[in-house]
Amino acid sequence: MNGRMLPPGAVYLPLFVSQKEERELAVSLDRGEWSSELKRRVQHFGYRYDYRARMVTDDAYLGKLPEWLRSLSERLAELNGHGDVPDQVIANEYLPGQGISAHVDCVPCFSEQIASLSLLSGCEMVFRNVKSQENISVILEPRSLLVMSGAARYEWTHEIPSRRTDIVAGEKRPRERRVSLTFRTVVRAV
Ligand SMILES: O=C(O)CCC(=O)C(=O)O
Repeated sequence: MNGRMLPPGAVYLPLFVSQKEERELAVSLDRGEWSSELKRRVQHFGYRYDYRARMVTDDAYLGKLPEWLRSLSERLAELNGHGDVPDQVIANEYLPGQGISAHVDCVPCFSEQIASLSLLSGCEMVFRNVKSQENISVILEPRSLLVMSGAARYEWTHEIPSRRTDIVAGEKRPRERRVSLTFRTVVRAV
């Protein structure tokens, strides 16, 4: 786990998917339609998340997760003591230089466990405690899964700094195209 600590409530699982699964997931995503509504491209599955309103509205249902996401969603449910089967997935594409700003995932929209699968490239993720401002950096390697619940989900923001290079074990590592899949369970449509 990079020899680094994580905020309480976060779990890092290296090599959660195989190289073959990683390739197949990337192919399935690239067959879909990437949206350019944000600086980075995204695809939404299950429910559309409204970034401006910061909510999942009642007309946001897009349909069941596609088959190729459902088996992963079921695997994640097995990790999840709450029994939720994730029904909402956002794919984010980060080209070198792109990131995501510090945020806590919408609390009323999604249940406690949020899981993010990294594909194709790694990156640094920075967690910051909302009260103390303590921060913790973690390198997310390709094919790893990061699960956030408890304090990591509610009391720490997470962000991916917008940069082209990360420092990994003291060495500069250029980023490549990274795609992540973030799995959530919708609590209620408001
Ligand atoms: O790319 C990631 O691993 C994190 C994505 C994320 O934080 C989000 O979609 O809210």
